[in-house]
Amino acid sequence: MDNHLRRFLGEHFSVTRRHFVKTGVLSAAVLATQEAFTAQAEQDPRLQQALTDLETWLTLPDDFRDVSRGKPKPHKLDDAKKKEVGLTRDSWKLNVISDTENPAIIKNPLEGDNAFTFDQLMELAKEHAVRFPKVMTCLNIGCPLGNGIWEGVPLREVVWKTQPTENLRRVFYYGYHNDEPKQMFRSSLPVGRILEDPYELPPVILCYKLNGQWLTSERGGPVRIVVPEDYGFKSIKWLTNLVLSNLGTANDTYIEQNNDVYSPLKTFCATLTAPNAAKPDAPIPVTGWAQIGISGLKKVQVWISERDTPLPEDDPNFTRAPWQDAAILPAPSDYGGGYPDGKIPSATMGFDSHGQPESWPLRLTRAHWSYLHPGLPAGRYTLRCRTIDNNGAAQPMPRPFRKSGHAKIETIRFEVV
Ligand SMILES: Nc1nc2c(c(=O)[nH]1)N[C@H]1C(S)=C(S)[C@@H](COP(=O)(O)O)O[C@H]1N2
Ligand SMILES: [Mo]
Repeated sequence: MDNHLRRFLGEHFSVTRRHFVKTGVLSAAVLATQEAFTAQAEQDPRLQQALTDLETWLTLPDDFRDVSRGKPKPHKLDDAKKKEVGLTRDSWKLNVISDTENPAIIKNPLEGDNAFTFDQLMELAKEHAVRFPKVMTCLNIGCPLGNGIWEGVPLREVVWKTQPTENLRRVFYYGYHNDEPKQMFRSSLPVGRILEDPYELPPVILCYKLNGQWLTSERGGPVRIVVPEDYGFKSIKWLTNLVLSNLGTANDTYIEQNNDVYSPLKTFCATLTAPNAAKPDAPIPVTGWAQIGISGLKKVQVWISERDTPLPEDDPNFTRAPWQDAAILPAPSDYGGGYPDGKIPSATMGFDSHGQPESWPLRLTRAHWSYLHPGLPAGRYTLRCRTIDNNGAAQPMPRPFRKSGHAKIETIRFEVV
């Protein structure tokens, strides 16, 4: 075993395990699969290699996948133009006004000379800044765009500055869109979600840092909204306008094209290392990631079936198949993401004062998993993986519809020859 992996599996693993056992935050199920994982990794050099090569838990800001819209994309504007339109920290201004069509009653709209500035945001940050990990995922793409630690000021602090008194039910918001109404990409939230954080969720924030670095223009800087529990379309980039409204329903741009905009992150998984060909009776290493949605992650499972044997027609989600548990990887010693030594900074939600996670795997982030199949005779096979959430729902349940976020069971075909 190489040094990196020995460190990863050995020292740190036992440290985190001791910590978890002591504090009682690691479930027996996760512990058992982690034991299995160590045993597997020690057995198989190819699995060891795959684990050594895995992406880090946090994604470098520049390595996030970008699905920005706009002609031109706002982050491609030159520096002078960015300054002119308020897309730099020293020129940024946020207007917070009442909706002319469905007015909310506010005493102090923030606009014109009274618009909210980056300096004022930093002033609020001194007292109110929070940071939390979150996986950014597009509702319409199967794969997370990246996992990061997002830092910002709770949006409610700015809403309260307008002194609202009545008729405030919804807040909608949008960013710089080349001054072309057709290019506007708008999202919205019920005001209650902004004012209060239910179910132990982090707050909705005005985000200005990712992994401890100023939010880049490509990631939506200088300031974007980040909604912890939702898909990417709620996290508006290049934020310029907040509108306080008495509207009673969602008016997100994304509600067009059949998207379900009332759908928090789902739990689901996919492979990173999967077989395309294997030798008879040789171990088959598999690794992958799992997105941990609103209902958490209890298990990742793998099932390999013979391709020429027909599957029962009355079980489309393969609930009766002989699924085997994979190992969910323990918290790493190096979280990556560009932090010095890969350490989690103090006062990050979900982590304790030593930078250790308070539970594992963490909800609304991405975890990794591994599996080692002992070997198969020659033949044609299909590998599938699925998650089981903390309510016991197996993928693609409990919300199987495509337009509320991807959760389809991944299917990989391979041959043993
Ligand atoms: N202003 C603006 N914000 C936006 C979008 C956009 O087109 N314009 N796209 C949204 C969508 S659909 C997604 S999935 C996320 C992607 O975030 P990322 O580019 O930082 O990965 O940004 C969201 N915020
Ligand atoms: Mo998206």
